[in-house]
Amino acid sequence: MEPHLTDEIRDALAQGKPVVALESTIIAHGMPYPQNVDTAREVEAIVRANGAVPATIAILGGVLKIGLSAEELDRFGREGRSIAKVSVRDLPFIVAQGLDGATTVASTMRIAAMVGIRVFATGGIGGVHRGAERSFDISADMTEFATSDVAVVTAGAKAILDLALTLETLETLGVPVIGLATAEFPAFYSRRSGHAVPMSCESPAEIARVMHAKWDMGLKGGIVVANPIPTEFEIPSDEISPVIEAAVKKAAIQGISGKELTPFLLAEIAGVTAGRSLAANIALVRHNARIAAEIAVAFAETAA
Ligand code: PSU
Ligand code: MN
Repeated sequence: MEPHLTDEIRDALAQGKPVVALESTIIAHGMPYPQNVDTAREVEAIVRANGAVPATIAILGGVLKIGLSAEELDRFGREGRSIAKVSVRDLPFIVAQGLDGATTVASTMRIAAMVGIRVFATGGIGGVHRGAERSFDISADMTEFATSDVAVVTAGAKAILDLALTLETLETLGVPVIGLATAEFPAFYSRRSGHAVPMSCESPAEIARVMHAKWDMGLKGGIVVANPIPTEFEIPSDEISPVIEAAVKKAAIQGISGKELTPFLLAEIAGVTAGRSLAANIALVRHNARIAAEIAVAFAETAA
């Protein structure tokens, strides 16, 4: 199954121009309609304004789509949670059955890598869940970072995860985790988590050099670019922590597990914090899109 690209994205890739991949689980499962579609459109505009071509990735009728039309994006946002959340293990089934699918970080990375897109902007990555020593719940996003050569700009990871174990796992998998102008791994809503990043860069150009260095020496896999939420939208961890604790407890009591767990926790947190977490989420995705475009531009300029 060859991915279907728009002419604009195909031409940009052929000419070595900067392209930024965008995921679709955040549209279908991460935000309510119509904010999801508005944000997806704005994020594409931000990527363009910063000199790169946006490539929103989703599965429509069993076709791996790279670049959606305005109508496709709108339908995707309207149908929202009724669209399957598709990680890498789900790809063959969704394609064979001709279904629609919202791609996670893992499956978006895989599809981007199929066509040579090297930069991807998301909100937060999946990781090692709390209690994973019993549940074995480790997101396929982790192992994908060992496989696909894509740099992913993320506001860190939500504290619904065990951030220490998430960082340990990325180390084991050989994945650079780079703080952008920060020494701490950010916790999505909060700029700080108390966990140090193993390395920091001060600019998108410096990150582009790490990407070239990694792939030029033949090392496989991705790079986590940890970009903290802008200060004015931050929700301090003493405010968000009790909400997260309650959501994790509720999931355990209700026996929520597997691919349902992350969407359950995200919906719980969104419900309790009302508009504030949504505003924070939108702000950090916009910020990540700008940084990703700047990295893609720097990466293309310095290509061998
Ligand atoms: N974390 C967030 N927001 C999200 C997700 C994770 O803060 O929208 C989504 C991403 O698409 C991510 C997926 O790839 O959830 C991870 O799901 P799981 O934990 O089931 O692997
Ligand atoms: Mn999981």
